[in-house]
This record gives sequence, C-alpha cells and structure tokens, in this order.
Amino acid sequence: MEDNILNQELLANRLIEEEEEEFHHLNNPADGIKPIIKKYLGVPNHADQLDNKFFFTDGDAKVEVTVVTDEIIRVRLAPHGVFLEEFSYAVPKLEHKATVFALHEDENEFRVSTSVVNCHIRKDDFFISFSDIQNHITSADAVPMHWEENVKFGGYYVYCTKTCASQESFFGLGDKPTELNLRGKRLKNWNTDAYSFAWNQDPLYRSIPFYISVNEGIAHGIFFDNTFKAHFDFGAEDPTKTSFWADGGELQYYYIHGPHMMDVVKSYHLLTGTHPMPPLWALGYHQCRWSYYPEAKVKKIANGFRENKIPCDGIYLDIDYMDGYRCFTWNRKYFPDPKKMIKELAADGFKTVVIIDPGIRVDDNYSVFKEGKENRYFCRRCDDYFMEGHVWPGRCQFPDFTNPDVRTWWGGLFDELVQLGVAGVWNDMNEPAVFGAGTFPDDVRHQYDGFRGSHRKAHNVYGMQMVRATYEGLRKLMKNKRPFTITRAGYSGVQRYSSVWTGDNVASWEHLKLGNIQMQRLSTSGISFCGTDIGGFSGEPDGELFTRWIQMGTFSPFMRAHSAGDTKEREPWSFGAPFTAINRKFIELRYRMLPYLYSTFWEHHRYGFPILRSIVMQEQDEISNHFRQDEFTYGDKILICPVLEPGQQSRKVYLPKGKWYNFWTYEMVDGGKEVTVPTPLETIPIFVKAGSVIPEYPVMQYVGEKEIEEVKLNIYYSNYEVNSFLFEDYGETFAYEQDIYLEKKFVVSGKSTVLTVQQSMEGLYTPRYESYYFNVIGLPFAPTKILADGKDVPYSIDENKCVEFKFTKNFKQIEIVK
Ligand code: MIG
Repeated sequence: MEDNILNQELLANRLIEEEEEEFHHLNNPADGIKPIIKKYLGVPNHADQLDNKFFFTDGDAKVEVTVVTDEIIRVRLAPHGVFLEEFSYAVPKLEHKATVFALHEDENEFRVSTSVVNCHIRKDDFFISFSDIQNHITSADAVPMHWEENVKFGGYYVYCTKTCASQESFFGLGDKPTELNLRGKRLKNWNTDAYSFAWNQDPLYRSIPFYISVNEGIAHGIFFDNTFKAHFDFGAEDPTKTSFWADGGELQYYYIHGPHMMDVVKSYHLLTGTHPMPPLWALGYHQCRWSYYPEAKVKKIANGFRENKIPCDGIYLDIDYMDGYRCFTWNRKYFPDPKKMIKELAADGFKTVVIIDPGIRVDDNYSVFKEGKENRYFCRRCDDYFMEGHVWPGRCQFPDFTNPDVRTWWGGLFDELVQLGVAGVWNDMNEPAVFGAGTFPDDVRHQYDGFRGSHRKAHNVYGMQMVRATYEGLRKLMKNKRPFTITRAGYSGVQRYSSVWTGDNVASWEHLKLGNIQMQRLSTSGISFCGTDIGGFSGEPDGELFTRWIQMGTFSPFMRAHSAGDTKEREPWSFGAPFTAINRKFIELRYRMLPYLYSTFWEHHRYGFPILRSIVMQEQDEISNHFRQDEFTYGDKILICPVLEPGQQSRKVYLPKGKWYNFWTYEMVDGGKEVTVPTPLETIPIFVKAGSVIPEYPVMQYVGEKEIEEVKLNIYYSNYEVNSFLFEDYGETFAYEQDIYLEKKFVVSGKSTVLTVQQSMEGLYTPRYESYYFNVIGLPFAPTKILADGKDVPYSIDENKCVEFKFTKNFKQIEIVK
C-alpha cells in the first residue's frame, strides 16, 4: 500500500512536470497531496464561546472545550477546524448540567472553570491540563494533541499524550485479563473472539475506552469516546507518559473529576447510563452448557436441581436447539414442542434463556434470510457485495445492527420466542466473530444511525447494537415484563441493554483469579451486571476448583455455570461429596441474600454505584491498596475474599478501616489491616460491616417458589451510626419507572447500654409480607427488654448470643436496652 502511494505520488509529479513544460502552470498541485505526518497543535491565538462550549484555534486546527457538569469537561479536536457531527452510541444524551462556569484569560493561559475543576489551555504550546479548585494539577498534556493523516482510509490517527506521575495508578478499561492496576501496560480496544484466552491476552471481547487514574490520593477519569481501534499506554513505553490514541474518528475525551474513584464511576454512569433493573429471578443461579439437548436432557438437568434441592432459576439452550444453527428456528427432532417444554420448565420455576448469534445462514428457503435480503438489512462490502463469512450455520450474512430499521426488524423477530415463553436471550459471537478471518474486513460499510462508516468505525459497537436491538425488541414484546439479556461483545454504554459474561475462560486456578479481577474491573468500568463462566468454559475443573468458583460466583452480580461441549458433566452435584453439599450451601446463600443484592442493584441503577467495589475504590489514599486485587466488597456492606489457590487452609484478607464481623463466626474485627482467616473448603472469608442491616429471604428453590411471609433483618451492632437501605418492588415489571417501589432506610446506632434501629420509608409499593424477623448480632450486653415503637416485645437469645424477635414491617424504632 505504501509503495502504491509513493508510485502515485511520483506519477503525479511526473505528469505535472510534463504539463508544466507545456503550459507553465502557476502552482504545483503535487504539494497538496503529501500526507500529513504527525502534526501537533500550534499556539492558541483565539478563544470563542458559545453557551457551554469554548473554542480555541491555532489558526487551522480547532479545539472545543465543553462544560458538561461541574465535574465533567469534554475536549474535542478538529485538525482542520471542522468538527465531526456529534453522535455517540455511548452517550445517548449529553445534558448540560453545570451551574456556574466561565472563561478567564491571562498572559499565560486560557482557563475554563466550573465550581469544581479548571481546564487550562496554555498559550505557549496549546498544552491542556486540568486542576481542582485548590489548583492542584490532576491531568496535564505532555505534548500537544496531535494527528497523522490516514492515506488509505481518510481521516486521521488521533493522539493524546499526558504526563504520568511516578506513583500514578490506573484502573478500568473493561475486561482486560491482567492485573487490576494497569500501570505499566499498553492495551488495545478491538472486540475479539478470544477462545481460551490467556493472562495478559489483549484485546478481548469488549471495548470500554474509560480509565481512572489515582495519583496523590486524587482520582480522575478519562473517557475516550472513540469507537475505532483504540490504544492506551499507561507508562509502558515511557514511564513519564500516559497516552491514548485511535486509528480514526475524532480525538474526543471527557475529563471526569473525582476526587474519589467512586465519584468518577458515578459520573461515568451519568454519561453512559446504568443497567435497567433485572427481573429478580435473573439474580438467582443460572445453569448453562454447550449444549443441553434434546428436551429429555434439559428436563433431566432441571429435575436434577429440584431433586438435589439446589436452587436454580435460569436454564440455557445453546446453539444446538436450532435447526442447522438458523437463528429463530427449532430443531424439531430434539425439541418437538418447545412451547410445552418451556411451560413445563416454567411450572417448575425455570426460566428458559436461548442463544441467538448474528450470523444468518444464506438460504433462500429461510424466512429470516429472505426478509433481510429483500430489505437490504445485511452488511455490505465497499463495492456493494454482501459481507459473507462462515460461522456455525455455514455461509452467513450479517444484519447491520447500526441501522435503526434493522434493529427494529431484529427486535420483532423475537415475537415467536416470546410467545413460546422464552424469558431471556443470550447474544454470542457479536464481536462480530467470523471463522478463519476472525471478524469482518475493514471495508464493510455500516449505516451507523445515519452517520455512515466502515467496519473500522462500527466494529466495536456492533455487538452492543445487536444486544440493544434484542433488548428493545424483547422489551416491546414482553409488554411490562423485564427481559433478561446477556451479551459477549460490547462498547461503553452496553450496560443500558444487557448483562455480560467474560467469554471463553478456562477451568484453571489462574482463570479463577483472572475472573475475580475481570469482574471488579468491569464493575469499575460501568458494567456491573457481569459474571464469569463458573467452573471455566474449556477444560475440566476438579471438585475443589468448581466449588471455589461457585463460592466466588455467589458474589458475582451475575451467577452462571457454563461449560464447553467436550467436557464432562458439570452440574453443582457432579462432583459428589463433599462438594455437592458445599455448592448447595453457597447457592442457597445467594438466594438468602437476594434482597441485599437486589437493593444493591437498585443503588447501581438509580444512583450509579458499582455493585462490586475493589479495595482501592474504598481507600485510594493508601498506595498499597492500589495493588490489592483479591478482596472486594459486594455492595457497600459485605466484604468478600474468594479463595484462589488449591488446598488453601487459610489466607490473609485486608479489611478496610472500621469494624467488621466475620460472617461465619460473628467475631468482631478491627479493619485497616490484614487478618488471617481460616479457609476450609466449606467457607470463604466473608465480613459484614458493623452497623449493617442485611435483609434476608428464606431459601427458595427459585424466585417466586413461595410467598415471602417474613423478611429476616440481620442487624450487626456498632457503636457508631450506620445507614442501610432496602429496595422492594414487584421484581419483574417496569412499574419502578413510574415510581412504584419502596426505598427503606435503616439507621443503626449503638451505645454501651442500648442499640437503636430506626426505619423510614419512601415510595408507593407495599410488600405482601407483614413482619420482620430480627436477628441482632454482636450486642455487647445482655438485653433486659426490647421496645418496638414503645411496646415491649418478647425475644430469645440463641447459642451465638444473637437476639431474636419478631415485629411488624412498619416499625419506626426499636430499642434494645441493657
Ligand atoms: O464458537 O455457542 O463464548 O459460551 O457456548 C463458539 C457455543 C460459540 C462461544 C461462547 C460460548 C458458547 C459457544 N460459543
């Protein structure tokens, strides 16, 4: 290609020379055709303001600085002064929410300020930096923004290089299978089907161009909203520099101020959205395999759960349920009457989830292909040929999910599946994956919601738009019921449409560790509803590894066991004693903690909190915490440390500052240090923050198995005041969007002679149960009486010194008195 350009250039020059001899033209057009090689911003000589946007120019290139909120400032670069049209799949609506902001100018700089941050544009060299109101610089260009012409495709490679401080740490970036702290790494975003991926393999399935820096105890985020192949260097090439760049598109990034990592994550969610509330059952246990078929096998697995008394809600049909892998069809030999089967499964509490891939078999007798062909819904190459490639069904064409008409059509295709009773859809292979070639060639064209582009621009959003079409279709078809969706590929904002799993991992201890990191990282990167294939997709776990994985999975926001087709049976009872009993105990624990997880999900959905929180997110000031990646909290109150080594009988666990209770022994421990915890196979370290109220359901074999008659409230004594929340609603409708839900707040505060618990609530929903069963843990005194809303209530004390009693769910205040 390069040679070609040179030849053309030479040829053009020669022609011009020949012409010039005869006509003596004034100018030499060949001057204009030299590609631009690494051009840097010059000196800003001018500033303009239009509402919340500020423009700076060096006479040719333009930079736009937009005040989005008090904490968020967006920077864009137009190499020749013309910005691309504003459009983003990640940020559906850019609402301007800053109250006060202004432009200042002095002899050294222009400065755009909000009440929280300053964006400095240096007059000498166009360096852009950010500082907080104490004038502490948090992010600064190391060289001016620059670009290089892309001769083959047009447009520019765009680059931003910032300084990297000696102790700066980096987090985020989605599913990268490497250490939690990304310092010293160079990584790439290009969605890739990465079967049996390895530690440090890059890229994987998702592209989340968002990272958080923590330096000198202050966090900020950079969201580089660019869908092209993008690169990040966190001090890898040069320890003093952090860079991000892309093979095309616009240099456009959001600076998101902290100062806490949690603030950054919340602001990132403000831009890109959160997960909708899932149906409550989707927070239960899911069982998957490639594949359970025929029908008798599916039933056998389902019965296995009920017989073994192991709770389970979701059961999956992988690609073999289809007729020749044609999406939206059934293999009638294996599944003669899907409606009947799904109904019977549902009667036993199982929700059926089916896989749907993007490849549509080229087959004129297949209605989906015919419709897509007639309506020109499939992707085409640069010369208008259809994009064809091999995947499971054989030769396939692929819907252009970046076209809104295609999305609507696709969404409608789920009609029959919904009528059959399917409760959820699993979108796989949507990187998109193509056998042999890996993915589509670059020249494939996409409609891109009217903003047109090649596959270079659409590749990283293809999967997200597929699951968006799926989700939006299901949402319409299921009326007021919440659909469940799961996707492999995604881009920033995919959380608005789907849960994700980490793809084709391996049954190894290394992958258990990786999965733990990946889930924390996804949670930090906007994708809270995530999980790994429990047990490892390929390879064979032994009973110990499988059980350790179930234990970790109990605290994954999404909990599903999955395995490849060529592996041995892999259900929670497949490994015999003592594993089955331990697996059961943990899956039961998952169900007991459902109201806690559901409330945590609400905090995510409504307020933008991540579900899993790494230690660094809680105590970023302490540099040693930047390297902790085993422990995390599950919501705000429960600390988990999975056991990640075989044969491990005890392990060290770091507890953040404050008081904690060992979940198993009720022993109280002071945090802010590491403690050694025994880890026999039956347990993993679980600690509960003092002062917490942890709501608990009775064990059920599936969500909705029985009417909840009483909710247990586990109250952990503390001598300082602590708030806890409980969210309740119908669990499967969108009534919550009409504000039909209940938010309860509990305030626990203890003294040496009394523990008080207050409850307040807000909302329009009324749960059906009438009473709470209280279980008070860690009381430092023997009670003489318990007053509930002023009335004496009887109580008992069990062998662990826990105080138990019952009272109405509408209580306002409980006092437990010495
Ligand atoms: O080429 O549908 O990651 O979960 O079981 C393999 C079969 C296709 C890859 C997915 C895996 C799924 C499998 N799929």
